Amino acid sequence: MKLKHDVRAIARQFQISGDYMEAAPYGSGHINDTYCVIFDQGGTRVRYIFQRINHNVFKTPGALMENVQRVTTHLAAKACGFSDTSRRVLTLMPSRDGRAWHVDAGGNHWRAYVFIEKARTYDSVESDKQAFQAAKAFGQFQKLLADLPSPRLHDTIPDFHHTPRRFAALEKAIASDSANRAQLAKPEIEFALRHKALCSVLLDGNLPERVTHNDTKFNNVMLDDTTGEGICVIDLDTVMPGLALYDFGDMVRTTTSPAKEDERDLSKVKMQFPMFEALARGYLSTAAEFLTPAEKKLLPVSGKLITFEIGIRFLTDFLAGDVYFKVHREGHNLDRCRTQFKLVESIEQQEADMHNLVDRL
Ligand code: ADP
Ligand code: GN1
Ligand code: MG
Repeated sequence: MKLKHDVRAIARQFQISGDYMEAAPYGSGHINDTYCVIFDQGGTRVRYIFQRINHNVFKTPGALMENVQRVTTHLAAKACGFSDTSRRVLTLMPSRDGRAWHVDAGGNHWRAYVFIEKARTYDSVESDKQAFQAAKAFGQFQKLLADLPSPRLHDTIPDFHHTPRRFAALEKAIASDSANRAQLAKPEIEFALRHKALCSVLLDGNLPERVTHNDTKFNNVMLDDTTGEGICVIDLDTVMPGLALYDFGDMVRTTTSPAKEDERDLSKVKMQFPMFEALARGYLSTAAEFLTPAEKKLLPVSGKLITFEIGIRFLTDFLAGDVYFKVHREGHNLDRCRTQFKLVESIEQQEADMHNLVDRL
């Protein structure tokens, strides 16, 4: 298969023993280029994950990698009691010049991770047990990073979850309508404008800044094939100072609906209450000890907010002509926006029950 990058040449730049055998694109992420690369190590096929960081999205990839290096080192020190540390924390392979990443002649930043075997990610949730395990793992992740030594981590994308600024970007995209698509998204634009007041609910809450993941999609946690445990939190590009609730909210967004993010049949998109309950219980099993009462109270709201935020980001990108998220078909970003707004509605219908549940936990 002809790859977009010369992965064989990149692989040579890392301290990985054995012979390069093959590489193939891997995963379903919207931003970076991910490859599974196989090496022959004394007759055994050993897999690694190689990633090219999208520097149009992450403007300071070196700073991003410093964050990743600090975070993985900190987590590894805490997991050293386990016999399988390199399955519980992402492990960076060093480059030939002893750094945690490699910059190629075209200015692309590359990293290589040990492949976590006997575990996998899921693009949509299959059971409440999975939801519980994922949320427990993300809560544990926040807990373990609470004592990350200073300095403050770099902001890899400034204002990443600043919903009012995301909304302002949408308003700008509607006004300029640069791809001439606004007439294709009238109901979605109306939905967004109607919900403007939602944007500031978390920022107005005077909540504590913590080290957070900021992209807690269900497919960013690996679940162990045998035990189902959330064995490793991955995709650390957006780990930076943030609010704990962004993380919980994104779990609700990506883990409570049985449908994929780009599902066209909107009747399949819904917030399943038992999944929400499993998420809340799983998250609180590790996070209850550090969350403030104000944070706990806003858990149900956070899902609606983040779902709205990602919906307006998809809509903005659709209107701008698909310049940010990878798309694989016409109208892909609009389809994604529609699932998000449908989910916001579904959450709104169940909000009172969600609050009652969280009050009881
Ligand atoms: P993106 O930012 O593009 O979403 P991810 O870092 O989430 O990229 O990786 C994409 C997919 O690759 C993940 O969903 C996961 O299935 C797989 N993956 C990433 N890192 C590893 C790893 N260390 N071991 C095994 N699979 C991995
Ligand atoms: C992107 O990289 P990936 O696919 O895990 C995006 C997230 C969105 C998500 C929507 C850096 O995440 O913010 O929530 O798509 N990451 C970035 O699926 O913008
Ligand atoms: Mg990912």
